[in-house]
Amino acid sequence: MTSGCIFDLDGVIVDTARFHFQAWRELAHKLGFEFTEKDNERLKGVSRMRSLEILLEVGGITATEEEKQALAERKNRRYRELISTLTPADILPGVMDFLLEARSLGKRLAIASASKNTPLILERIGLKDFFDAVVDGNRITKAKPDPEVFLTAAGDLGLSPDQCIVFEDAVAGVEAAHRGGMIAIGVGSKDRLPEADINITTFLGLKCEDLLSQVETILKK
Ligand code: B16
Ligand code: MG
Repeated sequence: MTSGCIFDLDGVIVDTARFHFQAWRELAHKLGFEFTEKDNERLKGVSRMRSLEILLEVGGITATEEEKQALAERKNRRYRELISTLTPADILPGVMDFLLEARSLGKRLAIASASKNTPLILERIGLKDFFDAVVDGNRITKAKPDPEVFLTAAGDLGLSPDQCIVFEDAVAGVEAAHRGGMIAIGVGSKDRLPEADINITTFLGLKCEDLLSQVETILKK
């Protein structure tokens, strides 16, 4: 039976992708090239350094390790300025009701995010003390699709992987959940996240109880 729900943060609980995009795009402009929304899709769920490498690849730019550090720091300063404008109203539609229903059903709830800015984001959206466990990019050493972040979250909840389900909006995150032995709920269409066990496009109107019974059906197969 599912006892724990583990949520990715960016793209699942709150839409920070637009701020990542803005900060990366400004950096690209400073370096003299254009960075499109399509390019930005490649950065979802990917670590900050790897994101920078993809961006430099798009611009055909090579940089030393030192230069990369400085560029990543510059982007992050701008990104933190942008996310400091977040408020609880930025929690994605239906998410709060879903979380509260899950909690009322006795489920344990965790955040598992690649973002080192997780503490600031949770604070801004008023969920700093809400979750039973928070595992973020400051604590893990291996990025998704490695399952480390989800396995650590399950461990913190005191649950085994097969007692947990993962909510993810990135392809790498769905793969990480599966590699960790967990059911993956893809937050996005089947086209975008074909490997997810169940796809949802919004939390709006989604009953946790109904979703969990779909999960039970999959587990019985
Ligand atoms: P930061 P998630 C990920 O968060 C984002 O999807 C990804 O675009 C970002 O590069 C990564 O966090 C690192 O973020 O620069 O804030 O440490 O989707 O795993 O919650
Ligand atoms: Mg995400």
